[in-house]
This record gives sequence, C-alpha cells and structure tokens, in this order.
Amino acid sequence: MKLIIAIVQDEDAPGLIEDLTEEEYRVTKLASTGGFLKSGNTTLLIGVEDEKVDHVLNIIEDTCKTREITTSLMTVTMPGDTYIPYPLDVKIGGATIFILDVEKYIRV
Ligand code: 2BA
Ligand code: 2BA
Repeated sequence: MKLIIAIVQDEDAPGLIEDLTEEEYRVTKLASTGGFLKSGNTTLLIGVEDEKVDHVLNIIEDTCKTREITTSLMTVTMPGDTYIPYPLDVKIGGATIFILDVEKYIRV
C-alpha cells in the first residue's frame, strides 16, 4: 500500500477527484496553501495498492496542467522602507507528488 500525496492547483482538483473516484479510488481532499505564492492549492491523499500507483499517476498527469502565472509577490525596497510589488512569472507544475509507504491501512 502507498499513500500518494498530490499537491494540485485548485482549478484542477474537482476534475481530478471526479476522475479518481470514478475509477473507484478513495481520495481525501485537504485545503492547503503554498509557501511561496501564499495562495490556496489542494492537497489530495490517495491511499492505493502498490500496483495501482502508476495508474493513479497517469490520471493525475492527464488532468493537471502546468500553468504560468504572473504574481506581484516580490517587492523591491525603496528608500524610506517603501515596498513596491513587481510582477514575477512563476510556472506552477501540474502536480507535486510524494509517494510514501503505508505501514497499515485500517478502516474500523
Ligand atoms: P469519502 O471519500 O467521502 O468516502 C465516504 C465513504 O464512501 C467511504 O467510507 C466508503 O465507504 C465510500 N467510498 C468512498 N470512495 C469510494 C469509492 N471510490 N468507491 C466505493 N465507495 C467509496 P470510508 O472508507 O470509511 O472512508 C471515509 C473517508 O476516509 C473517505 O471519505 C475519505 O476521505 C477517507 N479515505 C478512506 N480511504 C481512503 C484512502 N484509501 N485514501 C485516501 N482517503 C481515504
Ligand atoms: P507554492 O509554494 O506557492 O509555489 C508555487 C510555484 O512557485 C512553484 O510551483 C514553483 O514554480 C515556484 N516556487 C516555489 N518555491 C520557490 C522558491 N523557493 N524559489 C523559486 N520559485 C519557487 P510548483 O513547484 O509546481 O509547486 C506548487 C506547489 O506545490 C507549491 O506552491 C507548494 O505548495 C507545493 N510544493 C512544491 N514542492 C514542494 C515540496 N518539495 N515540499 C512541499 N510542498 C511542495
């Protein structure tokens, strides 16, 4: 058994959850926030048998798109401690995925 932790963009989450549950995978959705952009993203926990991992990864790849966004996160410091935001292009990946071994999966 593996636990797939997938951090995806909010826009992709509903479609991905639908595709996964249609294929009878179980999913838990957590609302999360990226440390860099400080904006919302979605973390999905997907517990699956080892041999299903590749299939789940394919579904994630098919659903989640890479996007380039312009953010005004970065600032330049001006005299007098004034901060001026300037645009910064950031490429957000389709999904950031961690795969962990699960010691036990119990539903009581
Ligand atoms: P839900 O996904 O909202 O699922 C609620 C209940 O619906 C599940 O109870 C299960 O009986 C059924 N169910 C869910 N997905 C299904 C599917 N694809 N096909 C058939 N039946 C399905 P529990 O199994 O006790 O799960 C309770 C909650 O625990 C789930 O809420 C989910 O948030 C989480 N969960 C359970 N197994 C998981 C897993 N392998 N990976 C990630 N999260 C899991
Ligand atoms: P954020 O931290 O908001 O990052 C959004 C995007 O900003 C990242 O996209 C990356 O392109 C860029 N970025 C992040 N940190 C950076 C840094 N220190 N310097 C320069 N650019 C940086 P992704 O890499 O696709 O990540 C999307 C989201 O996935 C992240 O949102 C974060 O929530 C999560 N994530 C990515 N890698 C992670 C890791 N190793 N551990 C935990 N969470 C991770």
